[in-house]
Amino acid sequence: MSERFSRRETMAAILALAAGGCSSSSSSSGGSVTPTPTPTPTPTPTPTPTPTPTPLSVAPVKANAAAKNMRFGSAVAWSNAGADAGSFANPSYAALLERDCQILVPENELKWQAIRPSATTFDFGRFDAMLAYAEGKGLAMRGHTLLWHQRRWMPAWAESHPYGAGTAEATRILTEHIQTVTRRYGTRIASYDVVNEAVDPGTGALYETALSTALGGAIPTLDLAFRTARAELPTTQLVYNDYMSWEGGGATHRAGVLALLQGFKARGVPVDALGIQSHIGIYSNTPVATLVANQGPDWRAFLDAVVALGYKLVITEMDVRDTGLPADIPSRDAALSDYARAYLDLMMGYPALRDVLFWGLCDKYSWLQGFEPRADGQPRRPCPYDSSFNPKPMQNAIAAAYAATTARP
Ligand code: 9MR
Repeated sequence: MSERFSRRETMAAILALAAGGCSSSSSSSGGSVTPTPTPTPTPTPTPTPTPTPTPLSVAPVKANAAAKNMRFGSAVAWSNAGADAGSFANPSYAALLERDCQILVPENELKWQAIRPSATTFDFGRFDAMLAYAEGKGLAMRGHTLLWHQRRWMPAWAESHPYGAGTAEATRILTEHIQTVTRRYGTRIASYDVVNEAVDPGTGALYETALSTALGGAIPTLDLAFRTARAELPTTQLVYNDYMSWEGGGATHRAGVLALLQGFKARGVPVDALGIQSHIGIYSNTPVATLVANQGPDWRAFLDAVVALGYKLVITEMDVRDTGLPADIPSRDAALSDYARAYLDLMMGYPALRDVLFWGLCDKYSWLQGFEPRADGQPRRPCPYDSSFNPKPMQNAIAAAYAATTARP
C-alpha cells in the first residue's frame, strides 16, 4: 500500500513537471506583440520523498501453496471475540486468514471442554460460527480434537463420571461423543485430529484417563475412537496428533509414538496421518545452522519410519519460540525465520506432507504470550505476522518454502 502511494505521488510529480514545462513553453510562444515579459519562474514541484522500499515480499502464502497442490492454514480462536481478537470476528485478523490460508482449525472450540459441558449436553454455538465463516470464505476446516487423551485436558465431569463396572458406559460416552460431532458436520470437516497427545513424552507409554481405565485401557480406547470416526467418515483424513518436532530430548517420545503407529497398523486401526504439532523453538544462542545439523538426522530417521508404515504427515500447530534469542527485534525475527524455513524445508522434503497449519498467524494472540512469557518480559514473536498485523520475515520464509518444494500430485 505504501509503495503504491509513493508511485502515485511520483507520477503526480512527473505530471506536474511536464505540465509546468508545457505551460512555460506555451506562454513563451504565444505570438504576443507585447514585449516579452519577464519569464515567470517555473514552479518547482515539491520533491517526492524517495519511496521506502517494502522490506518484505508479502505474497500470499496460499498462492505458493496452491501452486504445489499443498495447503497452508492457521488455528483460529474465539477468546475475546470482537474487534480485538485472534479470531475471524476481528477484521484485521480475518484479513490475514483470508490472505494466506486455505484451511483453518479451531484452537479450542471443538474440544470436549468447549462442546460438551456435561455428559448429557452439547453446545456447538462457537464452532458452528467458525465453520460458517470458513465456508463463506471458501476455506477448508480441520477438526481438533475428538479425544485429547490426558486427564488434565478431559473435562472434570468425564474424570468423575460414574462409569460403573464393565466397559459399556465408557464405550457409550466415547462413541456418542464422536458420533455426535462427526454426524453434525459430516464431510464439512476435511481432516480430524481424532486423538491428541496420547503418549507421555517422559516414558513413551500411553496415558490413561478415567474414561480409558473404564474402557479397558488406552489401546482399546484409542482404537475405538478411530474406528468410530471411520464408520461415520469413510473418506475423511483421520489423524493421530502429537506434541512433537525435531527438537532434542524426544527419543523416548518418538519411540512411543512409533510404537503406537505400528500398533495401529498391526490391529488394522484406520489412521491416515501423523499430526506433527511443530511447536518448535530456539532455546540457546547456538547458531541456527548448528541446531539444524544437530537435530536433522534423528528427526529424519523418525519421519522415514513413519512414512515407511504408510502414514501421511500433517504439520498441525506450528509456531517458533524465541526463548534463547536476544530482545533485539530484527535479529530475533531473522533467526526465527531462518529456523522456520529450515524446518519447513526438511518437512516439505517428504511428499507425504501436504498441509501446514500454524497455531495462529499473529504474535498478539499467540497462546505462548500468556502460557510461557519470555524471561525478559518482551512479547514473544512466534508467528508469521507481528502484533500490528504486519508480515514478518517468517511469513516470507513460509511462502518461499512452498515455492522451493516440489508439487504434490
Ligand atoms: O492454544 C490452546 C490454548 O488456548 C488452550 O488454553 C490449551 C488448553 O486447551 O490448548 C492450547 O492448544 C494446544 C492444542 O490444543 C494441543 N497441542 C498443544 C497446544 C498448545 O498448548
